[in-house]
Amino acid sequence: MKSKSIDRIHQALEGFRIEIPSWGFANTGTRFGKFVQPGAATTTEEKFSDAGQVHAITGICPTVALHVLWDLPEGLASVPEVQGFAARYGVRPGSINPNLFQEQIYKFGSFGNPDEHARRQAHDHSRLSVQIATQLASRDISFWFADGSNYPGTANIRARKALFEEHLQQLHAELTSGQRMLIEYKPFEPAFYHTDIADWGMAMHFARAAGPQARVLVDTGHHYASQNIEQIVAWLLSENLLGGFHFNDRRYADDDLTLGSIDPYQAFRIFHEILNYEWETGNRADIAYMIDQSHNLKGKIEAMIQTVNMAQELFAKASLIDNRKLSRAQQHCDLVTGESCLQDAFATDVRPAMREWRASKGLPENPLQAFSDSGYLERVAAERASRNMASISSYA
Ligand SMILES: [Mn+2]
Repeated sequence: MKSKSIDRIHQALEGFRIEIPSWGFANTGTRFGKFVQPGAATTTEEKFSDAGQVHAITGICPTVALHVLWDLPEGLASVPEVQGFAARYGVRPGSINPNLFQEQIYKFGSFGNPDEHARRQAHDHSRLSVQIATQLASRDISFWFADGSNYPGTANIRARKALFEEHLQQLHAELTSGQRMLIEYKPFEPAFYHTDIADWGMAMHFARAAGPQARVLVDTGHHYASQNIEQIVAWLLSENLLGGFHFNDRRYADDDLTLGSIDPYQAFRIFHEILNYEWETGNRADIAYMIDQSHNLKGKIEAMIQTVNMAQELFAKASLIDNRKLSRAQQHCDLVTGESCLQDAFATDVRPAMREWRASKGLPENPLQAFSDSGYLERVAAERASRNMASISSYA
């Protein structure tokens, strides 16, 4: 590989950070059941410990996304404890994720619920989440809504849209000047007929309605099969409304698989749109890269390291695209040259340059091997096994 390419990869890696989710370390399952792992995290402290382990080995995951209900069960009173964990395990609190879907009162929705009490509870919880973010010095409050309906005729779609506009506007007014509201969309599940924020157009509309600090969050698993996600990314970039990503991979629906396990070219094309935008405009895209995945079968920490590695690798590959050559090819409708710019970069083995970069940072060259050699998993599995086995439950 030419030294210019190596430099370019190293430069790309310098700026690439990705946030890991606390919930990615706990036992999760499908609606049919949960296969409990003896080493899974059972407390917030254990999630911080695992996240700290991933950061120590990869060096690029300094923040952990927190879930208000699961990680801060006492609300603001949980903040000092979380700050203590952050200091002890060397990872800072990242995005704050309110929970507006789990409690019984949300059966028919949160902000879209016709019942005023449910809406008020959703609003109060969201306000609390903003306050928690402020105390933890977290910039992003990340909203995903399960709101929707299962059968035609059962919900007033326009009335619910108006309720969302009203509540998001009110919440936006609670943000401090540096904070951002991220609005995530998803086409279906848990709702199977209509979902109140079903696609990027709806999320973009709500972001605009909410105010200037609102942005759209793209979860790569939240699209219909074959949808062109990089085009959505390009449009959101050009509208200055792309706030962040939840990375994961999928084959059928929102499968939450490790990134690149099914279609690495997809994530590569997304990174290309971002890097191409930066090259063309000279602006740095202010985007929060985050992981949102759940591993029913794979080991939690290994799966997280796999995704971090893959994100880093695909970002490095995308950084090799010759944007000047690509731009010329596009201008002259030179299709094969244009396409080859992407294909050649994608086909390049960037792993030797990644290993070199890691070594220069004092990081293990092979993170998965380093994790395996550390004995961490065996140690925590022995400590946590009895608590995990006690939590085995069935679906029905
Ligand atoms: Mn997500």
